[in-house]
Amino acid sequence: MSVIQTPNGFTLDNSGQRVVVDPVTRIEGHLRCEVNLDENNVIRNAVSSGTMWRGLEVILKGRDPRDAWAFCERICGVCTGTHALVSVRAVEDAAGIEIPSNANIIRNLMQLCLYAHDHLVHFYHLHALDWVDVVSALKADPKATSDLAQSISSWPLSSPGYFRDIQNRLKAFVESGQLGPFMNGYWGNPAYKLPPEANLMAVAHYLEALDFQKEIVKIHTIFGGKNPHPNWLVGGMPCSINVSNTGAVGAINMERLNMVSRIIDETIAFIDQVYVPDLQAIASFYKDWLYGGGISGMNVLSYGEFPDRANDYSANSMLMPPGAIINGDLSTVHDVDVRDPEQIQEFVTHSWYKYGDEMQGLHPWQGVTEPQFTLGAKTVGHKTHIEALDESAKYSWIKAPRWRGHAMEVGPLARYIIGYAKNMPEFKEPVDKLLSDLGGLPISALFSTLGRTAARGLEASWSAHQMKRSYNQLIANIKAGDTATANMTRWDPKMWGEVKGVGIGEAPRGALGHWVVIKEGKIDNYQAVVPTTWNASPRDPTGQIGAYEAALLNTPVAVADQPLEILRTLHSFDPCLACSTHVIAPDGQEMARVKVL
Ligand code: NFE
Ligand code: MG
Repeated sequence: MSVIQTPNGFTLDNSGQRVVVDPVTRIEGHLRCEVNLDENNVIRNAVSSGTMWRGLEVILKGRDPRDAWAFCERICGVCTGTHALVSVRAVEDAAGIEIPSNANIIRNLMQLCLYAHDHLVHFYHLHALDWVDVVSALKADPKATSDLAQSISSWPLSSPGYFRDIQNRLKAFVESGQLGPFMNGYWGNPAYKLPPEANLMAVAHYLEALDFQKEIVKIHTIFGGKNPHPNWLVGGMPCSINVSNTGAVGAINMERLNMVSRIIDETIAFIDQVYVPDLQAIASFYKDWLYGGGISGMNVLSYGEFPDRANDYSANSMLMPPGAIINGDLSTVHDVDVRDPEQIQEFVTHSWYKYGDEMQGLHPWQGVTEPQFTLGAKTVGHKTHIEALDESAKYSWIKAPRWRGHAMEVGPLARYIIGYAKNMPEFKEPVDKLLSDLGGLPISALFSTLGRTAARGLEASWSAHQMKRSYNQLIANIKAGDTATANMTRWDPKMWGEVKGVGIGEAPRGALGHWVVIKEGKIDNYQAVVPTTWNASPRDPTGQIGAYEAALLNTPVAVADQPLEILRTLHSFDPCLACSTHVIAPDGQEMARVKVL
């Protein structure tokens, strides 16, 4: 190949120098990314590869469907609980099981709690250092930092002394030569634009968020026993409500519920007074860095999440709307039907799997997961050594999912674009306000790396406030005497027959579906198509590139062997390769390698 036009509208040129980033760090799982730069260091071709396979779909075959959630949940510890949630939904759909109202509310609370936690950790700990130069913070004036912090928020930790202390801790780190969590950054890279004071403020909040995030997950431990991997149940939730006996062990009592309420209030405060103001402050220095849109301005997909009524997964029950937008036409939001074999298909032409006919896509109920690793690899000594991937062959453990044949972007930005296109005020108004606060940016500015990051921040705030609403619903039910959390009337699979089901939802990173086929009480087929499968998708048989690959194109890189801009855009999706590649090459793991070929 040299210059290729993809059917989804991108021009690829792989003739320039190839830069390999493997593994991409500050993500979950194992992602390799290769790009070709032109003579001006602009990305002209991008290849995204999942380099690990875990085979959960294969492990599930033949098991009791009521246990599936516990296996699926181990797909990932980051979006913890979300695979269990859609798994129990899939089995309940297959078996015709209805859950009580309290179970639906508690599930919503668990999932909202995950959004708030996951988004907060992503912004500060996985993404901020793409924009924040930690070493520059040493040059900040603590008094000016305090003035800056107080000008954007009423958050109390903002005195000059507080920022001086943080700066001194940071200085001690740097002088000892042990940067700890701040090791291996591209400090001093010219693509960093924040003044020292904004950098110091962000470093302070990085540390505060690291401390605070452990509080949010206590909500999971109260309703699900632990975090990560809280407990779930086909037919409801496994926690019993016992408000009369406050001493009951493991029960949801008033003391625990008060703790949930307090943590929700603290989460709202942290997100609204720290996360969102920081996001806005940082974005204001990067307004002209509008790269990374990829297919977000064209094709986005959401399955919808947070059913307001138990057992109603239709569009009008979902607080977060489902839909698909094609070719950037925001005036039409298409209905999505995940049972329709014409709508959802996975292809493996460029993935390390075997199908009967590799040009055909398979709907997940007919899905096949049979690994076939066929790398044109070079053997050096006892090691398999990869110089560069061949994107015209199979090159990833991630399948290529398509909606009606289109490559789609999923995630917070997709959800906000769909909410915006549907004119829902709770999504439209915060977006319009943010664009206007940033100096009147057009809506198209949203279709970018920063737009993705901004949508996630707005969604974190939305989630925290929704938690309060869900909590109040739970309390109202309990006060009315309804304490049921599970329906065990159809627990026995002998009652089910030969059935199939689908569980859908929106994980923090986007549209998530589990499809199950059950025969004689055992799992006959299980397929998970997860958010990162969509976003990190490799090419399909028509040559359409996936969302990561598209988003990286045409971005200038300031320093070729410091892939800061690549990290910015990849991180804006919050990649989770553990989820998407659900065997590592024998030489497996090098700790952070950047290679310029
Ligand atoms: Ni492992 Fe996951 C989320 C799911 S991602 S993080 O969010 O499902 O693809
Ligand atoms: Mg899968």
